[in-house]
Amino acid sequence: AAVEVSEKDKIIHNIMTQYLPRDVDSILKQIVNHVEYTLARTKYNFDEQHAYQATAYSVRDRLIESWNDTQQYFTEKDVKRVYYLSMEFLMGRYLNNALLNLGIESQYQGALKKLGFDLDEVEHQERDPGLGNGGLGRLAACFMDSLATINYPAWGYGIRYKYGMFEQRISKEGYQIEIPDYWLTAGNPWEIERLDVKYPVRFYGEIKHNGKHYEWQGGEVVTAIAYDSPIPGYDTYNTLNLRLWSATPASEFDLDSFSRGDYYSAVASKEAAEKISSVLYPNDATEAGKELRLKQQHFFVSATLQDVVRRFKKKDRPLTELHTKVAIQLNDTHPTIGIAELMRIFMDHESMGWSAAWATTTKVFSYTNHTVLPEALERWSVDLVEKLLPRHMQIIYEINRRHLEEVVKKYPGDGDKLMRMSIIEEGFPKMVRMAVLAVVGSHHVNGVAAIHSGLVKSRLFPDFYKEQPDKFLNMTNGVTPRRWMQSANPALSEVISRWLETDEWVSNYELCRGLEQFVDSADMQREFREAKRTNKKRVAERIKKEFGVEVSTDAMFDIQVKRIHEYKRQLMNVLSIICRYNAIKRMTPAEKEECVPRVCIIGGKAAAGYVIAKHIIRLINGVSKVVNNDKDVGDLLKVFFMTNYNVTLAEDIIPANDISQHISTAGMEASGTSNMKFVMNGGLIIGTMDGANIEIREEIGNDNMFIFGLLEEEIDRARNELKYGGYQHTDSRLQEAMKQIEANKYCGKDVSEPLLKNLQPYNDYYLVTRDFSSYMDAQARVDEEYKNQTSWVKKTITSVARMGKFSSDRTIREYGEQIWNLEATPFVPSSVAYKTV
Ligand code: H53
Repeated sequence: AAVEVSEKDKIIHNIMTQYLPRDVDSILKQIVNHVEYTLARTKYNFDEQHAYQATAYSVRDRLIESWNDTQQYFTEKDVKRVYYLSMEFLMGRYLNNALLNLGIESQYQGALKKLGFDLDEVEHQERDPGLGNGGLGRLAACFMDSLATINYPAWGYGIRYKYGMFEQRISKEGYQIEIPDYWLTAGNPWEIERLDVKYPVRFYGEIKHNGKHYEWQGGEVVTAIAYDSPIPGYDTYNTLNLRLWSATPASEFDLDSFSRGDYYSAVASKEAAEKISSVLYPNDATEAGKELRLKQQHFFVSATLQDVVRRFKKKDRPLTELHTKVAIQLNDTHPTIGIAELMRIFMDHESMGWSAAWATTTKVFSYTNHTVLPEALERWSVDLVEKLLPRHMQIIYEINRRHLEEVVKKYPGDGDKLMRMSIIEEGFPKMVRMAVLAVVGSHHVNGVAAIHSGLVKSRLFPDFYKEQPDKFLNMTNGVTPRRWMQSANPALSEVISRWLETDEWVSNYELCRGLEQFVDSADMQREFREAKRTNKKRVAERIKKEFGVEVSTDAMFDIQVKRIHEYKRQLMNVLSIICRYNAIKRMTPAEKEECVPRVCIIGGKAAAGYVIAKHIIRLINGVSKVVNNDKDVGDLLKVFFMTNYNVTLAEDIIPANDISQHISTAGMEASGTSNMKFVMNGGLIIGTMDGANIEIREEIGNDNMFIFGLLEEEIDRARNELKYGGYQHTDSRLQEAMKQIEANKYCGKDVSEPLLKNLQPYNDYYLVTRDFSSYMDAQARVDEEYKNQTSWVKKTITSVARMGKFSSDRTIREYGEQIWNLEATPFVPSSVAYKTV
C-alpha cells in the first residue's frame, strides 16, 4: 500500500539524507561542532580528552540515525526479535570498534590530524566500561557484535552499574588492592538517557486476592530508567540496541513521612533505591548469595519484561502469541527470576489463566548454562525469596507443584527422583534452585562447548535430559573477529587481507582457509613473523614502562590472562616457572646457549573475597621479583604480573602471544574464549583437554597444540586416589619448588602456608600435583618446537586458517536457527525513509 507522505516528512527526509556526509572535511566540521555546542569548549583550545568526546559524539550521531531507521524497520516488518538478558556486558572501548564497523576509520584519522590529534591517542582517552567480570560478560559483548553484523533483530538488556569491575592495583609488597571503578566521571558519550522510558519495580510487600486475581501491593517501589547504547554491525547499516537499566527513586513521595515532618528520612529512603544498580558483584563463576544481588536480578528482569510486553502490545494481538515475536535468552541463571515474573505479568496484570500463561512462557525462554561448578549454581533461600518477592515465591511453588505432579505420575514411588528434580531443595534452610527453574521454564537449554554440554546432560540435569533429550543442545562459544583480530591486530589483519586479496574474512572467517595454500611460502612466513614482532615490540615497550625491565622480542612470549581461580590453575603455571628458574640456575654456559628465553606474563583479577586467589597473585609477584632480579638468569626468564587485566589490556597483549596457557582441571572450564582469541592472533596453546580446547584441537590438529593432563573421565578416580593415599607425586622439581615456597623464598608464610596446604594430596582438589609432570613434559615440547622457527610459524599460519568455527558469527547463526527461530533482516533504506513514527 502506498504510504502517505506529509510535507513535514519530506522536509525532514531531505535534511537527513544530507546530514552526515562521510568526507574528511565534513567529519572535521562535525567534530568541531560538538566541541563548541555539546561540550561547550572553545574550539580554539581543547585537549585530547575533549577531542575524544567530540569525536565520540559525532560517531554517535551517525549511529543514532541508523539505530532509529533499523528499529523502525524492524517494527514495520513486525519481525521476531531476540532479547539477550545478561547481568554483564563487557563491551570494551566503543570508538575504534564503531569506526571500523562503519568503515570510516581513515576519514576520522584525517579529520583529527587536521586538528592536530592522532586518532590512536584520542582512542586511548576512552575508559573501558567494565560492566562484567570475565568470560560470560565478554561473550555477551561478542554476541551483540555478531547479532548486528548478521542483521538479526535483537536487543541486549542489562544493568547500568555505576561502579563496574574494580580497578586492580598491586601493593609494594605484591598484594592485590581493589579500587572502586567509577567509570562515569567523564560522562559516557555512547549512551542515550531515556528519561521517558521507565518502569516501576516492586520489592517486599504483600499479596492480596481481589476476587479475580492476585495483587502484589505495598513494599518498596523503585523506578528503572533506560540507557540505550547503539550497537553497530560490521559492513551493514543495521544498528542494534543495548538497553541498560539504572535505578532511581520512584517518583511518588512518601507523603506519610512528609506529614510527620520527617523530611530527611523520606529523602534518605528514596536515595536507597539507587543502590540497586550501583555496583557490579566482582565474583566470576561463584555466587555471593546476597539479597542485593537478587534485587539486582529482579530489578533488571522486571523492567525488561515490562518493556518487551509493552512493545508487543503496541500491535493489537493476544499475548498468547508472544513467542511468535519474542525469544528471550537467559545468560546463565542470573535472569531466571524472569520466568516467574512473566507468569506474574500474564496472570496478575493481563488476566491470563495458568495454562495459557505457562504454555506461552515456556515457548519464550531459553537458557544457557555456563558452568558446572557447584559453587556457581545459584540457589536462593526460600525465606529470602518469600520476603523480597512474595508473589514470585507463590508462583515458583505452583510451577514446582505441577512439575512434580508429572514426575510422580510417571515414576510413582520414586522419592529420590522427585527430590533430584524439584525446584525446591529440601533442607535447612530450604532453597530455590534457579538452574532447575530455568530448565523447567525453558524450551531449550544449552551448554557452551561440546564437552560442557555433555556434562550439562550427564551431571547437572540427567533426569531432565532423560525426559526431554531434544531440549538440550550445544552451542560452542565464539568470539568476534572484528574486535579480536581486525581492531586488536591490524598488523596481522593486513597480512591476511593481502594474501586473501580481500578483507571479507572479517565477517566470513571461513575465507581464512585460503591462507593454508601459502603455508610453505617464505614470504608469508616472514610476514606473519614480522606482524608478531610488531605486536611483541609494543608489549615489550609497555613492560619497559611499567616494570623498567628490557625484554627481547626474540624471547618466547608466554601468556596466561584470565580471572584468577583455583580451577584455572595459575598456581601450576607459577610452580613451573619456579622449576624453570631453578633449572636455569643449574645450567652450564653451553646449556644456557641452547635454552629458549621466555617472557612469562600472567594477569587477572581475584574476586575481592577470594582469599586463596589473592594469595596466588602474591606468590606470582614474589617469584617475579626474585627471578627478574637474579643476574644469573639474565634474558632467559622474565616474569611479569600485568595489573588490571581488562578488555583493553587483552586487546593489547593477546596479539603478542607465542604461546598461551589454558590449563584448567579437565571438566571445569566450561569453554574458555580467550583460547580462541590467542590462536586467531597467531599463537599456539598449551592446554588440557577441557572446554573449547578440545574443539580447537579438532579443528587445527593435534600437531599444532601442546596437550597434556588427565582427561575429564579420569578426574574422579584421580581425586579419590589422591585423597585416600593411593597416589603421591614424585616429581623432584615440584618438590624443590614447594620446599622453596615453604622456606618463604618468594612470599611470607601468611601466603605460603595456605597455598602449600592446598597442594597436599588430601587437599589437592584441582589436581595440580597430579598433572604436574605431564605439564612439564608439554612445556619441554614447547621449548623444543620453538627452536625451529619455520615449523613454528607454519603451525601458527595453519591454526589461524582453521579457526573459522570459533567466530561468534557461527555461534549466533546456530542460536538463531536452532533456538530463536530468527530471520536476518537487513535494513532496506527506501521503505522507511518517509514513514512517520
Ligand atoms: O563463561 C564463559 C566460559 C567460561 C565460564 C564463564 C562463566 C563466567 O564468566 C561467569 C559465570 C559462569 O557461570 C561462567 O567460566 O568457561 O567460556 C562464557 O561461556
